Amino acid sequence: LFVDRTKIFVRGGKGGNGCVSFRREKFVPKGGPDGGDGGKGGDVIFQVDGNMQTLYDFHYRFEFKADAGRGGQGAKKHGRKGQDLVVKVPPGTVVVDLATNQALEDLTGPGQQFVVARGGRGGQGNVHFASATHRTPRFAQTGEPGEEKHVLLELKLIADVGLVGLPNAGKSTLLARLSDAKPKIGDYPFTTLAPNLGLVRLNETQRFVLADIPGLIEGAHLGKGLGHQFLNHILRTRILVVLIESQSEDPLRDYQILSKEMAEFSDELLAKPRMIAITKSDLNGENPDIEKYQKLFNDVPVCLISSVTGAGISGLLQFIAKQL
Ligand SMILES: Nc1nc2c(ncn2[C@@H]2O[C@H](COP(=O)(O)OP(=O)(O)OP(=O)(O)O)[C@@H](O)[C@H]2O)c(=O)[nH]1
Ligand SMILES: [Mg+2]
Repeated sequence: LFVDRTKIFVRGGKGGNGCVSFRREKFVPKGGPDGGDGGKGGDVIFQVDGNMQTLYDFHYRFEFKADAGRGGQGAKKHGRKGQDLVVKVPPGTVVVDLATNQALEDLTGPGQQFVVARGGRGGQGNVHFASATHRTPRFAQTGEPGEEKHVLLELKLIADVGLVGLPNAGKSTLLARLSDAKPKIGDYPFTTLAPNLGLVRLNETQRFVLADIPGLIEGAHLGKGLGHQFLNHILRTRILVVLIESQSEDPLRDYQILSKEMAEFSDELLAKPRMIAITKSDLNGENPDIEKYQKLFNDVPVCLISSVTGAGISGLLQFIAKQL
């Protein structure tokens, strides 16, 4: 499980001002006050959108302000209410008020709404302030400001696709190529010490969350290397991509080591659809032999990729898109 977080600022619309106005009619020399009330400011409302999976959109926009209410007018006319600002959030978003550190709401079901910042009340027009002793009130209330909050949105993300491989196989490099994540990459084993997560855009509407975990080695289930506790992070993915270096002396053996470690961890991992990606194909001479690999792994689909040149990456994405 990964947590995506982002801080945003929300503000309800200001209430419209009350109006100062006096009735003017022909043949009525001194009309009474008739200034109407200002409209209420719009609310900022979070609404769960079942099609959203991440808080990605909030990385580009972090201020959300609803419309102000309009001012009141003469002839006791009320000002128009400010429009509410409906902000879509993915299911599973928890809203935390940063001023108090209190969770305000847990947004789960599609369609669920939560008013996070109320608009201010509209001010009363001068029509309300006439009295027997004060018949010409030349004042009205100003509208109240809307509520303001700095809030933290927190989403517990479940990766859709997990990358598994021996140390140095090129997992983090692939994640960096496909998403805007910036994992540490190095030409030595165990560069990655904790899982990384990235959002991959397949097209305008389709996205998925990709998880890169530390490399596995033989005996990981006995605690060797970084151990296999990180497999937990891909237990709920839908697809696994097993990365094997094209430079490997024995790709089949690498694959068997990885399969065994996954099996030791959980049958669930074994049951997931998987694909093998032979990595660093650019180091493999002119014409890397995909047939050879496909024969080696018989019924598991294989692709040959290079995260450096981009070769084979679109085929890999097509496979993932189909499975998702
Ligand atoms: N030429 C070439 N080098 C690559 C490619 N992919 C990764 N590398 C290199 O291989 C090395 C290891 O890459 P990483 O992405 O850190 O490998 P990893 O699987 O994340 O390794 P660990 O986190 O240690 O398990 C780095 O030096 C990368 O630059 C590739 O497609 N072509
Ligand atoms: Mg890595």
